Amino acid sequence: MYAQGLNSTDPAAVEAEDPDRLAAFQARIDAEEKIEPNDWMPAQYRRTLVRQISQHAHSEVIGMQPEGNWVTRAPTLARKAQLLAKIQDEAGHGLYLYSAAETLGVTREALYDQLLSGRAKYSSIFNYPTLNYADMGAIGWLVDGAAIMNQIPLCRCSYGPYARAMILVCKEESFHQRQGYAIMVAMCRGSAEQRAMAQDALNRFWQPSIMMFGPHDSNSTHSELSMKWKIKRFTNDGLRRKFIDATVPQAHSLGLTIPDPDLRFNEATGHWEHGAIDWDEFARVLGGDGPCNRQRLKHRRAAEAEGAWVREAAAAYAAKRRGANERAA
Ligand code: BYC
Repeated sequence: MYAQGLNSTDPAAVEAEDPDRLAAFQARIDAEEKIEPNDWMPAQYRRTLVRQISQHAHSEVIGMQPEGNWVTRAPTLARKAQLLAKIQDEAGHGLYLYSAAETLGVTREALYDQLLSGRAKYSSIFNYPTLNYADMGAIGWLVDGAAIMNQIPLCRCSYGPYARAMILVCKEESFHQRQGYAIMVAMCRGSAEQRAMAQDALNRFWQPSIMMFGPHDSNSTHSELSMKWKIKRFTNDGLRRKFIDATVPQAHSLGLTIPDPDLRFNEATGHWEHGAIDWDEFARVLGGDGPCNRQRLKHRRAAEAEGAWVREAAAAYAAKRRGANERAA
């Protein structure tokens, strides 16, 4: 069952596949052809996609919670409407991505089960609390900014359904990023207290945002195969660098300070170089021991239980309609 392949990179298993089919498959990838659901694909390719797409879907779904925390406390009606729209987009991205995963032969229920049982990963970033309204700005600016950097290349992913889903997702993420940056601009042009809130949000979200890109390339288990198969187009460090290069000048134009004393511009390479990342913290968060991991899963499980009657009613209604249609036929 594909859903069991939470950990997918096993080069020996790839080698064991039929070499002729594998070579033909690689040739299609190298020729930039899209792989579609009914095409032959190596089992590892399928498992890697199920893992990545489902983690991505779970991230969108869990990612609604930090922002949901501020819907009732948004400062104006317009801000509330924007926040609600963004959160609804994220629910839509989750559903879209679960559908893309289903094309690989895994059921949505199996994926939910992995999330609710705590076996599946979702992005580390959503295990941090949102303490003040400026965090809505920082999340849109930094988290959605990081998401766009990561997801634009996924529009060229070799697997057709994932690549096509990413086109709509990226358009909406761009609006989310602008919404967040606009909040930061408003706060940085506001009172001293608002500027301090914006700086505080940046201080707390900077490191978790640059961790979103995953471990350094030398520690990334899946990158090599994912790059070969053009699931990923850039490495984790490559995307992290692009994000930092784009974001540092934005922070400066806001009048904010990136909370990294070792950050410096390298004249020779033309890139910003960041200081050490706290990988122990990253490991703790991935291991379930981040500031909000338990709260996020508890909330998700409660929402699942509270929504059970809706799913049952929908299934009963669909069965009744099916019965009526069959009798009429
Ligand atoms: N958090 O070999 P690596 C959003 C895991 S949603 C947690 O480099 P890979 C948004 C990784 O899964 C943002 N786990 O892996 C939503 C692997 O573990 P397993 C989510 C992480 O897959 C709402 C292990 O570490 N975006 O944008 O080649 C509001 C080794 O890593 C993280 C996506 O999911 C992490 N940060 O590369 C606002 C995009 N990093 O599976 C915004 C699609 C690594 O072996 N995903 N791990 O147990 C990807 O592009 C890739 O999966 C990653 C990781 C770059 C994240």
